[in-house]
Amino acid sequence: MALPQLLTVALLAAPVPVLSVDGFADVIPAPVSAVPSGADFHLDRNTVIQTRTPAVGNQLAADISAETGLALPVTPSAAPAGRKISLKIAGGLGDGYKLVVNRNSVEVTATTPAGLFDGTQTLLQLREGRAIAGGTIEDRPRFTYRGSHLDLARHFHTPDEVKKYIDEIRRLKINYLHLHLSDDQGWRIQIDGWPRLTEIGGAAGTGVDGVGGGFLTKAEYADLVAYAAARFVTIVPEIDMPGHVNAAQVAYPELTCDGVAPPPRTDTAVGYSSLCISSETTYRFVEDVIRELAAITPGPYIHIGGDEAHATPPADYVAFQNRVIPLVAKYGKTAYGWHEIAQSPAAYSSVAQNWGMSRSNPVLAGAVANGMRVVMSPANKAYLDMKYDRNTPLGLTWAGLIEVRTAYDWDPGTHLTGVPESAVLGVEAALWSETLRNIDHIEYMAFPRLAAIAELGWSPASSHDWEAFRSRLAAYGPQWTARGVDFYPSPQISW
Ligand code: IFG
Repeated sequence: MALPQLLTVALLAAPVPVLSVDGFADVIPAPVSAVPSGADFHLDRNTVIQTRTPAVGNQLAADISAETGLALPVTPSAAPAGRKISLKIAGGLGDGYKLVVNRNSVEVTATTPAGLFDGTQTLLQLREGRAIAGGTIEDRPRFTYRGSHLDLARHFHTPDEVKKYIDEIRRLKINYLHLHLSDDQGWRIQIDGWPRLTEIGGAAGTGVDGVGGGFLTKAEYADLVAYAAARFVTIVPEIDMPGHVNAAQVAYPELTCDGVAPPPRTDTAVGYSSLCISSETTYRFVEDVIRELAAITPGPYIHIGGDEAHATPPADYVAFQNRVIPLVAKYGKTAYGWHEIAQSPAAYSSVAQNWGMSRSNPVLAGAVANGMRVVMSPANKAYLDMKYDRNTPLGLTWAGLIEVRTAYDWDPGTHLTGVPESAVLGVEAALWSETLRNIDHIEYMAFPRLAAIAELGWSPASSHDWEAFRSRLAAYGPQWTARGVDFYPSPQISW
């Protein structure tokens, strides 16, 4: 056999490199089960995405095109014998999915489109170049609510910045994005019935230190809601009240009890403002805002804030919540509020966002005993505006320093005494923007700690293991680099 033929035979027979078996197990959040096979699938220009769920197929095709340059067709019909990625809906998988990758095909099966989308996020993490690591993954979320939060009030983040953030959080199977849209400094969402809220409260200069003004028009909000929904992320809008309302009262003095507009505030103090609890104007305002927000929010939740109402007498606070929480239900939504709303019996049918640093909250436990459910956001674990360490240039320190391991080493299912796992909807990482001015600041503070919170929200408690997580995180770092994400290279991780 002539040399060239011999060489050809040798090249054709050369074993195609098998992705590291570890690579198969590097998925974040950790799947319920992952069994590598070594039979990797190789994407090529003949690969077809076959699905009757185009919302998922088209997003996967867009991601594969962006990451490999391959433009894979998406078709509902049975693809030719060629190599295909099939995305199928079938019963019995709950909120989860099953992923099988072998040499000739990739198959993702789920019972819901969101589950199918989650399976494709895992698929994308198994890709190295044009190879997808071979094996079988069976997976499902521990909690249904895996949230992240952005504070557009202290510093307005533009729609493009929010979209870039959504691009990253959905890869970690985060499925809710809570937007903090009003506070003492500024008002960030157009409300037709009260135009001065944004004309004045959303003007330039209405952010902390006079930086970061701006607001979302209803059209921009609707566009963000649609962008998020295409990535199976649900937007949760927050209007904080009865405290944190100085911007609204600057715009509408009739929202104060004395009718005198307070001065605009660009400092970072909290707890000094309160709606006028005894005035009917207050409840007309609140109902108008809730009605307009509910009409443009497809998601189930309207967040009504409720934190740090230090300028509202306790009895007035309870009276306010007893009148306002039912308004959320009137417009077809479920009320969601910081854990202080648990003081009000009307809150028992709503969701409390626990931001306390204690392991017990008797008032909340009492409300949970009456049916209230909880999202865990303990400030000393999940507030990603806290510095990593003393040298972190951005962020605050009041809840303590939070390095990656601090964000990872806790359990939302057992965090609060008297709050059983069955009452816990999930977790949410908060990212307040007193010190964050742009998407780079957001990414630097959110990543890698959000990956830890995402794993606590998705993965089984039994798979909680810091050494395994930090190893998977090190393997994930290059994905953030490839996508231009300005993450913090924590010294706790061997990047
Ligand atoms: N607490 C305030 C936020 C923000 C935060 C900064 C809550 C619920 C401190 N309320 O967290 O408005 O100022 O870390």
